[in-house]
Amino acid sequence: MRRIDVITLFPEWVESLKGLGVTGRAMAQGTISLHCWNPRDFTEDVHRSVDDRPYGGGPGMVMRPEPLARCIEAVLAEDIAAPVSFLGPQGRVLDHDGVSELAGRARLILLCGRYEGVDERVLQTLVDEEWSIGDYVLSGGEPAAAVVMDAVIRQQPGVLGHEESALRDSFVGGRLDCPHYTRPASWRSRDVPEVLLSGDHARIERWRLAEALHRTRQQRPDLLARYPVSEVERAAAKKLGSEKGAKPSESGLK
Ligand code: 4HQ
Repeated sequence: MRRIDVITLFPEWVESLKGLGVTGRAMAQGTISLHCWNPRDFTEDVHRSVDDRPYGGGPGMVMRPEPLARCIEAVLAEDIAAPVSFLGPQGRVLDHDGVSELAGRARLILLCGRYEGVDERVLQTLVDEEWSIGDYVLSGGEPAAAVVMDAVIRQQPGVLGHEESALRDSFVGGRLDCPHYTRPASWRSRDVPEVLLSGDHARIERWRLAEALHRTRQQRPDLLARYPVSEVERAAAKKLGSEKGAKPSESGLK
């Protein structure tokens, strides 16, 4: 992907990603360009109003169709064609597969709603798909767009450093991560697993794979059903099990 367009009433919110961390680095190095569009800039009235009261009554406001439609049309008139993706709780729930799918596109167009939502006719005529980041309610689509952007950007080639390669990342897809340790080797009478100090990289890789599998089995058996155990994992777990003193780690938390 080389371009992300975000339609939002709070461009400052989304643009804050430009200066920070992995997303900031990707944008600074020009791997990905971010363009924010504000429907308020497409209003025609003096008050520049973007919302209105819901037909049928009730609390909250609804985003007006015309400024939003004009905004979306302006986005679509630029650069290459891409689906318009609305962020909302009725959408396809985002997971590793969804992120890979989105990451493979040349361009993302993310539409963030505020208030109670957007006029249904805009969704029917100008929106291609809806994505949700989970079963809970946000007060706007911006945090959801930030989640999508972060997950997608870190999959782009050349965005992550050496030590955190995208290859390793996709390898871990469908599995919980293995445990991590740094110095000191012994801390409050708890020792770093011996294998990590061994310098035997093949053995370390097997251990990490087996630990990730073990953790997934313990904490998220649902993931095992969706992403079946690979031959490499099976072999790693088996080999580790046969090495003396190689019992799997206890689970992470207190
Ligand atoms: N909202 N995943 C309602 C979400 C949401 C979610 C965004 C609240 C859209 C109008 N978005 N607005 N969950 O709850 O993506």
